[in-house]
Order: sequence, then structure tokens, then C-alpha cells
Amino acid sequence: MKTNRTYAGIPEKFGKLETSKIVLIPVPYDGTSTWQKGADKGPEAFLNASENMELYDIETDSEVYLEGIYLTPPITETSSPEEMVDVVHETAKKYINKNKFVTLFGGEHSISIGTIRAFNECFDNLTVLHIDAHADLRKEYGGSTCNHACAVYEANQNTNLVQVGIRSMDISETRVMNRDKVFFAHEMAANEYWIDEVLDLLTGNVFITFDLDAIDPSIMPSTGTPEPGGLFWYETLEFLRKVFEQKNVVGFDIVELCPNEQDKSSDFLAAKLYYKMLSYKFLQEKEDDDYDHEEDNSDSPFNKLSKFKDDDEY
Ligand SMILES: [Mn+2]
Repeated sequence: MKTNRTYAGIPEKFGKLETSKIVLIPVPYDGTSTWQKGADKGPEAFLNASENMELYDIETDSEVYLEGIYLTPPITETSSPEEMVDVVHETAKKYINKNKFVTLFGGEHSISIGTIRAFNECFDNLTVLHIDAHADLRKEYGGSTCNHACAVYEANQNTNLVQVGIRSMDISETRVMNRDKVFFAHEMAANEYWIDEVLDLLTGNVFITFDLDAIDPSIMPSTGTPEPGGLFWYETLEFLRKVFEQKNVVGFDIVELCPNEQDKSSDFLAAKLYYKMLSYKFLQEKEDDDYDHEEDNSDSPFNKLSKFKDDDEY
């Protein structure tokens, strides 16, 4: 990647670590994927698409990049899945502890193991909202507990895991799956209240891990394992907007963009999805500030709910 590159080509003054509320960590890792390779190219395709995206969001009437978005150097640790997970964990935690709103872009889904570990150490009562075509609940796969097929096994043990959009899994995963907190795609298709039912299961602090193969392959073909019967654009946005409105989303990752030369629209979908999620998050910050600015003596979105104290060293 170029030096001095900023997210979406925003002016450098909005891309400085010290003044940015948002941190974006690219993790171009594709060490354990089983079918189509190429998720290591995901962050670059996402960043390229972002640079060609207009930065005013019509729906929220906002330009969220003005909050500051610091693009970190990519995490390039590839010696083993375990090492990669450790580096992601340490890096995510470092920026959470600077009171940043931390986001990651993969890379394959195994990157989320380290990310979720970091968020779960820093935030009480964490829900992991897992949006994916696949259950990803294997304890071990291909000789590693850090395989993409194991992405939320640990979250299922240690957090309030809620799974949405699932339409492919192994029978062995039925034994560890918490059926009451799983929204299968075929059930969602027949249940107009699924969004409210998901919201009812979320705790106050929510980390979202978004595997792009949750989206229907007709609009999101560029992913390692496309599965029919996925989410469409506006229902995805309606769902996400409600989650951001009603819960304290503490961070998110987007994974499994596997770009190809023929289809650029998937790269743009990923770019737009990322920006939409930020727009919803910081629209909410503004509305909360407007509501209780008199008692609020801190500019941190996390102070009341996080496990750590304010730490402003850089
Ligand atoms: Mn998946």
C-alpha cells in the first residue's frame, strides 16, 4: 500500500490517529480458506472502491469521515493462524484502549477470533452479533482452532453470541449451537418480525462481525463461498440501523471480500456497507449527545460501559 494513504482518500487532517474517533485496521489474511482463495486481496479492493465513493451519506444527512478515520498499516502476520490471531488481538486492543471506535476489514473470517477476544476483554456484557451464511462453530478445523470455520466458537463460549443469516453448517455444529439465538435464513424469509426478535436478544454492548457471504450472491458474488438465499441491501441496512440506534455498538469487522476482475460491484457494496455502518454509529453519537449533553462530561462514547479507564497517551 502507498505511504500516506488515507481511508477513501480523505484529507490527511481527517486521517490522523490523534484526532480520529475511528480506527480502521486492514487484515489481508487468507491462510486457512478452503475453497476459493483471494480474501487477502479484500482490503485493497475495499480501499480502492472507497476512494471512488462519494462521502456524503444521503440517508443520515452526514459526512462521517469528518469524525476522523485513521487507517493503520495492514496486519501482515502470516507465519501461522495462531500468530495472526495474536497480532490482531493485540492491535485491536491497543486502539480500543485509546478510546477509538475500532473497525477491521479482512481477510478471511479467522481474523475475528482475535478481534472478538480483544473486545470481550474490554467491554462488559458483550454480545457478538454474527451475520454470516455459515455457522463457523467448529472447535477445530484443518488442524487449527484459528481456522475460518472456527470464527465464533470462542465467542459462543464466552459472549452472548447471536447468529443471523445462517444457511450452511455441519451437523456437528448443531451440538454446540445455541438454537434460541440463531436466525436461519429460511426462517427469516418467512418471519417479518425477525429484526425485532434479534434486537430482543442483544445486550447493551454489541460487537458486529459481518461476513459478506451473508449477503445474497446476486448482489455480493465476490466471496469465497457464495450461498444462495442471503440478505438483500435494504433489509440489511434497516436491520443494522436499528441495531446502532438501540444498542451501544462498540466496534465491528467486515470479512471475506474475495475480489475478482469481472465484478467491481461487490467491492463497492463492501465499501458502502462499511461507510453506512459508521454513518449509523456516529449519527447515534450525535443524537445521544444532543439528548444528554448537560450531564455528559466526557467525549468518549465508551466511558460508562467499558472496563477500562480513560487513557489518552499516544
Ligand atoms: Mn461465511
